[in-house]
Amino acid sequence: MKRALITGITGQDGSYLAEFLLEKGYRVYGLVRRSSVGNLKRIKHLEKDLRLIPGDLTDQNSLIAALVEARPDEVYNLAAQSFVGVSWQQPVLTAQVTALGVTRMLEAIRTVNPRIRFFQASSSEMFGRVQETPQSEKTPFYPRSPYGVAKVYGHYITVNYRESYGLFACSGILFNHESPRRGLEFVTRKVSDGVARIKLGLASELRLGNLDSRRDWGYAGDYVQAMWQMLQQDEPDDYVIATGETHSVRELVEIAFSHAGLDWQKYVVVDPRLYRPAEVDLLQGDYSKARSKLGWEPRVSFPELVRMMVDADLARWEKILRQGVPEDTVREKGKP
Ligand code: NDP
Ligand code: GDR
Repeated sequence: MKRALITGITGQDGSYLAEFLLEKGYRVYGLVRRSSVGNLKRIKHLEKDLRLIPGDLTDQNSLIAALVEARPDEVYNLAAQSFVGVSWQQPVLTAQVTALGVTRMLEAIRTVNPRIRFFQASSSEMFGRVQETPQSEKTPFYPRSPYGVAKVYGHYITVNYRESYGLFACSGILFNHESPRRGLEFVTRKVSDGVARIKLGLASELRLGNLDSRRDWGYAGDYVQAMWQMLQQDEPDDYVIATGETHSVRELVEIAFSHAGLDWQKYVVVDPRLYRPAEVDLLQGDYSKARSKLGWEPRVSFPELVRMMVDADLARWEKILRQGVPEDTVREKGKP
């Protein structure tokens, strides 16, 4: 039985990857940080099958202890301060977790067992102010946020440990990927949740920032499969994982509202306070290397993804309303 350790198992991708690896017959360990309010919601349905180890990417010894306990064949490093917006407010924390956390895990692997295969979740945010379109593994980086800068560090330290120590270390340059399990602060989920609340009479408007920025949005369930495939190759390498399509936030909004039978122009308020200090205007990935070397293809189209998310949030809010809901959950939320 193969063994895997997932950092960030309580996040969107961690929960899908855990399901995927369990189905493949892996023994799955997850690194979780202690939370006073509970952070296991996304993996509650897997509770009996997972082995959770307390730890934190900022605590070197906890990573070594996790590797000693889990004895993994593969480590998937999905943990990060992953919200771009907050990275301007917490730039040092973002660097500690999203950048230096990668080195801490690589050092732990080198210390405990250098034969462990390692996956790093790198990001299309590294391309930032894009130097060419579409972006491939060869496109130069120009990050535009403290998060993007931290991810560039994480990417290069992964490449460097591969080249310096011969570790089987891969970096997946992941473009945006979403699902009904996406955090509510990210724009796709903010929109699907907002549409559901407006449709059910729980909100009267949705405040958004830049509607013109364009992203290459795929489905998270497809992307975790690519992570696993990278670690099954004969040689470690880096791969762009994307859909090859680009859509604006405005298109996202149009599809989401019209799926619920609503005219978005009546509800969406553009709020300049939600604009970012520096924006990434356009992302569109070229995943031809992943297609030819891994045989990987995205399976869920953009409109299908948006509709899936709106349907899930409508069902979620209908259930909350049926079961009775505390007043503060229903009230309009402010700025993210
Ligand atoms: P989420 O924000 O949903 O999950 C982040 C995870 O990291 C959570 O489990 C969180 O734990 C954990 N975490 C945060 N800080 C620490 C820490 N100090 N020590 C240990 N764990 C920590 O992210 P996603 O699932 O969307 O993304 C997974 C990875 O992929 C991230 O690295 C992200 O940057 C990267 N990525 C994601 C993309 C996307 O579109 N989703 C695209 C490109 C890259 P807790 O639950 O306790 O908060
Ligand atoms: P991103 O995702 O920054 O691409 O990072 P996000 O969904 O936060 O923003 C996408 C685009 O939408 C614009 N936008 C808004 N964004 C948010 N969050 N809230 C709003 O109200 C809003 N209005 C407009 C943003 O300006 C931006 O242009 C995600 C994360 O998952 C990262 O961890 C990951 O590395 C990258 O994707 C690839």
